[in-house]
Amino acid sequence: MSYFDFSNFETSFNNYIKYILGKQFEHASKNDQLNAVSYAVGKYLIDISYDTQKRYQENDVKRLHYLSLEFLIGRLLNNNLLNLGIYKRCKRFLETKGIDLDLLVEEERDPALGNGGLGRLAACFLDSLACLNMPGFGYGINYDYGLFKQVIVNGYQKEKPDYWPNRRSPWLIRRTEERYMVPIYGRVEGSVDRDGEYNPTWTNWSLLIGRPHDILVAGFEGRTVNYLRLFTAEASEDFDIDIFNDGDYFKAVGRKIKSETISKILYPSDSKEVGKELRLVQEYFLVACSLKDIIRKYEMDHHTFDHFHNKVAIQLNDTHPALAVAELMRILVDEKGIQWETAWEITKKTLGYTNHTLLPEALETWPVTILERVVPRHMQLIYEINQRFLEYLTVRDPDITIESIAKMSIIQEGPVKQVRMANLAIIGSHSINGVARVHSDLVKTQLVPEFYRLWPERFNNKTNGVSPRRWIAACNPGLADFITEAIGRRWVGDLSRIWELETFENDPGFLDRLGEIKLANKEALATLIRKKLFLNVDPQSIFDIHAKRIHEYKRQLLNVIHIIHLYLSIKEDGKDIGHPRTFIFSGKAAPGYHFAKLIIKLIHSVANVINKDPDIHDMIKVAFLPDYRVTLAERIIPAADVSEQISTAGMEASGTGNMKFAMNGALTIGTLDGANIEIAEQVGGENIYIFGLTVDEVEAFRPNYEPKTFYDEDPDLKRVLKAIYSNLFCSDEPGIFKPVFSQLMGNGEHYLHLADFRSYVATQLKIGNDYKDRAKWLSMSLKNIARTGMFSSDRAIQEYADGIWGIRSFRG
Ligand code: 26V
Repeated sequence: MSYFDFSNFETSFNNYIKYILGKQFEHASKNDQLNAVSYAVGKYLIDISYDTQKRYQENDVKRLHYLSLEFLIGRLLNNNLLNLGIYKRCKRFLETKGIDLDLLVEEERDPALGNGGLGRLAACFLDSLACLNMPGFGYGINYDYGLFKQVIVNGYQKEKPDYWPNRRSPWLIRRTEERYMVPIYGRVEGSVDRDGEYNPTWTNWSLLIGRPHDILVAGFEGRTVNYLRLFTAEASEDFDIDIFNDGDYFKAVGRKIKSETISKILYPSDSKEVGKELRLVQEYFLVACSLKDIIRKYEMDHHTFDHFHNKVAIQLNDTHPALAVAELMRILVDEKGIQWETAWEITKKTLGYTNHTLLPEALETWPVTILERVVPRHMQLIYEINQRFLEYLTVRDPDITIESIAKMSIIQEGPVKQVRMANLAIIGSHSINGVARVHSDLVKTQLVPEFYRLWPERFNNKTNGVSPRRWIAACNPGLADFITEAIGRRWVGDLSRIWELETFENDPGFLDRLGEIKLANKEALATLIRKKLFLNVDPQSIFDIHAKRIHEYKRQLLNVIHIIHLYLSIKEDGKDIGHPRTFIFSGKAAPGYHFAKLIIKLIHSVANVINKDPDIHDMIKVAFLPDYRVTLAERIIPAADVSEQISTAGMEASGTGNMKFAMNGALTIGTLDGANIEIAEQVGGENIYIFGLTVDEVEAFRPNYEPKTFYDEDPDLKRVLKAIYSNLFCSDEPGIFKPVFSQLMGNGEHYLHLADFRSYVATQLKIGNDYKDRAKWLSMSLKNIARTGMFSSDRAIQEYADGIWGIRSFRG
């Protein structure tokens, strides 16, 4: 139940159509109806957000600001209705108008303002902050174009622009009264005095203008409404004269640059795109706008910066916003006239840094030359921060080796001098966290062991989590109602209660109903597959799903190798593979990642051969659902029997899909990697299918790994690889998969596909057998749902709040 009155909803809805659109109801399009409902919902959000802000301000609470280049928020109507507690009332009201709410929500666009896990995590965190009634706000960029749309042409991925009509989104509030002027480029005049006098002038800069747009974020049961503040870069034609010092106005006009391009498009996480100047400008733009906003708000109620860190926490979502270290120093030292040492203490106590990957190709570095050009003052400050840090190192330990110093330095020497953003973020933060226990350990032992030895107290783990509102209640209403009927509704706001479901484990009727819910979800997905792919799949078959970005380390190839193995065992050996299977893939490859794109082509080619082969008697089907995004994940995840989480151990920082699948009753086949390890601990070894080398084994194995030995010694594997090499799956385009063969057979094959093949096949066989025992399977499924309560992002946020941010729940 919500605590507010629903009666004005109808008035808002009618008024919108009549007075804002100027239409009669009969002439309102679906989109008009959607906007009218969103408008009516938005009015509640705005009212609650005023109350919330007032409460925060009156009590001078500490606030958290989550800086992220990505927020993968997904559609909002359904979740807002649910969180406000007015879904059913809204549905009934719309019925009186002849509108089906469930169809209407499908009209909403899905803003794709993120790449994958990192962006979706940020969105779940905002949901949890609001649900826990905590003052926590997102800061990001209001891209015009989100992540590209994936279309498949003849089995190949093609990218299409994804224009997000944000100007027309009913959820986005343009703050016409606010905007921020951000200097960029130019040069610094006056030198930096090392003994405390810092009065350089940054001159001849150009100007960016950042316009805030807010998306309101409703907590569960509508007590708290926070916001996600996204900045649009606007053209600077019409800015106010009073913003500039006398006489500077015309100069400033002359220096304005084409700033609108900056928020045009989200960068795909693509190693080829790393190092592009526009990306750096985006990172700086976000950091500068956010800090201006944060400091403006702080100064409304505070006159000194002594206690800034007691009122403001800033979390860096990966190193993308790491320039915040330099920007906060610049503001404190250059603008507020604070002594360096004091400013540095404030900066460190304010900032926290989350690492999301160990992959060397994803660790950000920027050439010094680019930073000097784009943000000359910041580059100076980075040099100063670094010099002081290196001095501190040598004073602290006179015997420290040159190698250690070189590794910890923010500057990486070499033909092209680079700034290491992770080092900058680590040195400038009081907390550095990984996103699953094993990952956080690897951050300490593999990624930055020198820093860990220096400051062990700064390093900690915060295992990821996902929002139970979006990832159970909203996306799997059948399951949600079933859970609520059994244990009441409190689990939605407190997923730790979900264990209570286990008290029903010996109730066969209960398990049967669980099976029926899963079947209904599978039927819905089968319908979608038929519609999108013109492919019939049997909902009674095992739905074995691999949905995530396409990347070698995530090993979609291992899955394909297994599928080909099964195919050839039926086709050539006449074997019985047990229960029929439907293998479902979904995921995008980065546009410049050619090998990942070849994997997509291979999946399609294998699907084409297997799906059509009458000898297989429909025992195997392979489907690739294009354009994986939040909305599609919401359809796919509730329909999974088996969840593929099969990254090479040590390479997946955490995963969050793994959690979503498990809490929707899928059984995981996975390596001991990322959060899979913690999922296994929670559900128990007998309710998960773990296979493959462990992190330590991978490490020990790598130096002497020769894939060819596995090829020579395993006839099944040999047969599969030969099939890939041959034209069996590519008779129209002979030879196209030879690179796949070469990659898998190449020494130093980094992802150990062949080393894990046997163990994967054996584990898959066990899954096939176990599935036949329906009661056993359903009982395992139930345990996955009941024992994954700790993977709520509410738990994660509570840990961040207590351990890093120092913010508290504030209901007023
Ligand atoms: C890298 C780049 C580099 C080029 C420009 C754009 C861009 C965007 C993102 C990235 C790397 C992001 C790293 C990442 O997404 N890590 C994932 O974070 C998830 C949330 O913590 C975690 O569950 C996944 O395991 C981890 O891969």
